Amino acid sequence: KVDPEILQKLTTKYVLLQKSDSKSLTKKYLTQELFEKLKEKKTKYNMTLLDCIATVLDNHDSSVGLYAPCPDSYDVFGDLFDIVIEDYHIGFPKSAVHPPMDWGEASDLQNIDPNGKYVISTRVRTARSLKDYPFNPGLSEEQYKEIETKVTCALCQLTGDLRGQYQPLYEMSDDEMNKLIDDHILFKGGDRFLESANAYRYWPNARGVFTNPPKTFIVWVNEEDHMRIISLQQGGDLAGVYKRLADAVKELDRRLEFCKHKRFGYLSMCPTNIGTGIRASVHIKLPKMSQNEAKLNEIAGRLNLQIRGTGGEHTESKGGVLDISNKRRLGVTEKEVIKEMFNGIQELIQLEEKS
Ligand code: ADP
Ligand code: CIR
Repeated sequence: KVDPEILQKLTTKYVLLQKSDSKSLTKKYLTQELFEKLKEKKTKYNMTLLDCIATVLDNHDSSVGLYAPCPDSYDVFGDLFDIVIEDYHIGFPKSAVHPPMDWGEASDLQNIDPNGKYVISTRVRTARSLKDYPFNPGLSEEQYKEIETKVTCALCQLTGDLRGQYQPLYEMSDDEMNKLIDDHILFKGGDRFLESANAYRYWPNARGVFTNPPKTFIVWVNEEDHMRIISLQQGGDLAGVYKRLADAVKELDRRLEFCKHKRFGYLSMCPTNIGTGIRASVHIKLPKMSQNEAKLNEIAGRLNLQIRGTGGEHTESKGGVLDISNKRRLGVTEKEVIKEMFNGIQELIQLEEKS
């Protein structure tokens, strides 16, 4: 049974959310009727509806406002997750099943900005969680350390272009940390949406970053997800960036067991990052189109693209640099995700040239 104190907190804050002008998907879909149906449920790891929605209860300006504290939250609170997921991923009905992994051939892709006029850098990342563990809000300190050990052991076996070194966060000086964050290599802590979701317990313990010497292959350990696997480089060579990520994931897949769901593919803490988990982005300058922000957002939305600020999620654009990426990651294969992003960015570049 759910603790009466938790139930009280959940109910009080839910009433305030309902009265608020929150534009979050969670507010949109968590009707009173659904709230009543879900409020007394618990997962195998003893997680409640409060663990899933605390982020939006404390931050009405959330866009999604929902996190899975553990894998079976996707089923226990499925009535809420299903509709939020269907909305965010631009269509994924209850009957849909995520297709098997298919990276295709990187050689089918080209440079996304052959003349080097618009794109500053290109990054493709995915999220992976290890099988048989909860996500951040449910992890004990021992489990955090176990995950760190398993992941770094697998990473240290990589060879060639993927060979690198792991740096635990607690060993880094502030200067070193800030430089890596400014260079878009390291995650930044202190995100209030994750804080409210209980994702920062024991920080900075068992968190860290693995990088190869040129810092084109990066793995974040125990930040929002157990693993964020990242390929990043200057310029628009999407084929090269994508191939590096595909090779890395295939190598890691042989060494680690990842958490998969029968309908949603790879699972992660945020329902926006399930399925392929892929976010393929460019840092791009579109000086003419940026003058009309509302119109650019409208066009990006039509192309299934999402615009973020220069420092990533929940940041502002600086010096005219936008982060533009695919929005959906579920219901499509890896190669389809990358193609959708490639076509969308091509279209934006053409529109900029015509402006
Ligand atoms: P995630 O992409 O993992 O969801 P963020 O949106 O917070 O998380 O971005 C993480 C970091 O990656 C930020 O520093 C962001 O500026 C950087 N980043 C994203 N796309 C690019 C890119 N194409 N080139 C350089 N840095 C990028
Ligand atoms: C939110 O709900 O605003 C945060 N938890 C982030 C959700 C995913 N981000 C995104 O689509 N930009």
